[in-house]
Amino acid sequence: MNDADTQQLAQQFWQQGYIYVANFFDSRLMNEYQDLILNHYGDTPSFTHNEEFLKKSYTEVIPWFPQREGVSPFDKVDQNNRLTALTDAILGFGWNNQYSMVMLSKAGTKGQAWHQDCPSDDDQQFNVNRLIYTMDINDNTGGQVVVRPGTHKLGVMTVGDPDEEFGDQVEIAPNKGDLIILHGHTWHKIRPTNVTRVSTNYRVAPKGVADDITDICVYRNMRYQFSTSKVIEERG
Ligand SMILES: O=C(O)CCC(=O)C(=O)O
Ligand SMILES: [Fe+2]
Repeated sequence: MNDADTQQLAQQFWQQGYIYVANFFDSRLMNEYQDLILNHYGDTPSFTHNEEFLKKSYTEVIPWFPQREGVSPFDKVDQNNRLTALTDAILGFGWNNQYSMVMLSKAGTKGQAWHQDCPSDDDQQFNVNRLIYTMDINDNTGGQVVVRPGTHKLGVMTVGDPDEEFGDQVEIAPNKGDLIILHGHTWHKIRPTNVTRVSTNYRVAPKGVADDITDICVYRNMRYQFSTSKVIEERG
């Protein structure tokens, strides 16, 4: 990837609210991550979210924060020069690293309903997801990523069916080693899973954005606060 490609991807990010780059990471590194991830969860991962959240958000995801536990191979993506260059091109040089988070969805679960990762009332206050895929996602596995291009420019998502299908949505089926960078205000959802699905998110934000901005997530039927496990606003 040369400088012109990087600039073009950054432009595309601001137009569409996301970019998808195939074959960004070395497959050996992805295999190392996948092994560490599956080892961590073991055979019977359990949910940490409460029933009300699961029911209303359709979101059955089990998080893990490997760098907080000192699992040092996860530092390698943070130190990847091409990823840093791309992040610089998107956000300018003033951005902060937030954390890395692995998300696991068990086979036969609902994935995630449409959401914005953080409050979307102020267009200056947002996170950016740098999503790394350590396994292939396709029609057989389920768990495809669905986005609505341009919705990062439209403020708070409309109230409606949490899982609605839209004519302008785009479905992405990332393979091992692919990268998706997603603006936190871009509407996104995850399809139901047929197999255990994992993704790893290296979250960043522009300077001046609070580190806990993603504590509150916006769904079409509610706003939810993770730290208190509470629905803080019913919508619709
Ligand atoms: O697992 C994914 O592909 C994306 C998950 C997601 O919604 C996020 O990281 O904010
Ligand atoms: Fe999200």
